[in-house]
Amino acid sequence: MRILPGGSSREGPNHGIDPFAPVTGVILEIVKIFVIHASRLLEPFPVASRNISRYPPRMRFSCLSPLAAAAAVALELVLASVPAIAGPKVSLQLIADGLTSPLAYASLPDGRALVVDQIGQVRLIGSDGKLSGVVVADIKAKLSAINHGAFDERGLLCLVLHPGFSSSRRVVVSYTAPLRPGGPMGFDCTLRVAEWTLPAGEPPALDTTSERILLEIDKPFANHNGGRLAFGTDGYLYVSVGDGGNANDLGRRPPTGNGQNLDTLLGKILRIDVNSTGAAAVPKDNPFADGKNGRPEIFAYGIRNPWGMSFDRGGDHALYVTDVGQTMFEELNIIRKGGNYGWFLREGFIGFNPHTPTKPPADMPKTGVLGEPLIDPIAVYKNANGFRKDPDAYGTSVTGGFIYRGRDLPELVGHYVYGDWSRSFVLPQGQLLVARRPAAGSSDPWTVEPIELAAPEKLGAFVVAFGQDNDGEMYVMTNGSNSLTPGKGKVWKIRPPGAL
Ligand SMILES: [Ca+2]
Repeated sequence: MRILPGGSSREGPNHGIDPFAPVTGVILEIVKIFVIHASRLLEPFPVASRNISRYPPRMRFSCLSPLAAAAAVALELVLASVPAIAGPKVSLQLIADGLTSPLAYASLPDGRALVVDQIGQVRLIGSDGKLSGVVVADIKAKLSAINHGAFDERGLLCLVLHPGFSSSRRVVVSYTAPLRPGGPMGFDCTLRVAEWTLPAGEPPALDTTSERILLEIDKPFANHNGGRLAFGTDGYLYVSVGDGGNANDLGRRPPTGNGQNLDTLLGKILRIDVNSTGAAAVPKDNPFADGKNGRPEIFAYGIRNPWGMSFDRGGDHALYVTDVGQTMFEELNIIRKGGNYGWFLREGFIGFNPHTPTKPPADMPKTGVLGEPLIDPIAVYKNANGFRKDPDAYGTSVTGGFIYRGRDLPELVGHYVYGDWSRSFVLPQGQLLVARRPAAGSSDPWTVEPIELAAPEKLGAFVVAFGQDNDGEMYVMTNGSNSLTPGKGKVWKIRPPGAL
């Protein structure tokens, strides 16, 4: 849901299910390594994928001598002669169906959960773990126009509970509203971040009529909304905002693009204080809090379409943001205060030229508008639009998840569980993924690999969002179609392979 029509890839099966016996698997691995290395030698820039663990991103294979390349292939063959370890496997337990496009899951303190449906409804998952008939909110009348029955990225996008929800009963939501009065001529809509309350009482019903508007951002185009929300351990609200839409960060914006323009909130990660009244306040230690060099709400920038933003609930509580790529690479980033994450000067680990999006510039930009260094993602995988025949191109649009901190899936604890929307724009070829954290003290990079399914055998859906409950267990939300079509949306709990 975060790519433009026309950027579609119609070929290639969903990658991730390996039906072969271990011996056959080893032979296939050897063949694949030959193919990968042959293609790398021909590429003008470094590739990055799950194999990147052995090759740092700055290494340029085109610069390797044929002898060194042959030695690298030989080393791979030795490594490959060890039987391949199968990727992690999970089962998916169907929790809810009958939705359209579920985009957010918020666990209530009593164990029930709210599920956001993009078409403008908040639904309830009951204490029995099943979707109830209760409609907790219906804000269709507040939304911008959305294309029912067709592809659309607009609508009700996210909902999170305020950290003090148990007493304040406050929630924060994001949605696309009609372009506000005075919005720039020709713009599409206004991204709104607002606060509602959930008064005590049964059945639960959000009070959406007395909403408090925290922040509004005018959007030049209908896509790249971001709109993901997360509260940090600092009590502040973080908001992810896309670059405004269209493609290549061009059109209806300054020639600098929005990601690298500090005078706009588009293409940014924002941090705001919602613990006051009225519009949100700016934390005093925001990097541009004085407004001299940029908008005070900006926490980090150089972002394209951050469809995924979450804090690690354990460990160092780092902020993880996935950034949907243009054509070549899908990113996972750890966001730091004041960081410039490169868009549109870079895509993944490579340089980017918005006027020649599939041809990286000869000299990769290394600094941003203030002379600051550009920060690399921690992991990427190839986009199937840019690498059409590559089995390591897991999809076309990254869907962010969470660092897994539950109990059900010990193999995934401490790693980032997420997915890709679909390998094809038309066919439902979503994929679950894990980005593995390197061992403590190691300088190895993170690695990306598919998560295989024990049940159902095949996902057969577009992966639109992830959720996490009070126990740290995770949920994946899917849409059986690339359109907003009633009945195609489902919520699944991610369970151990033998659980079903
Ligand atoms: Ca980036």
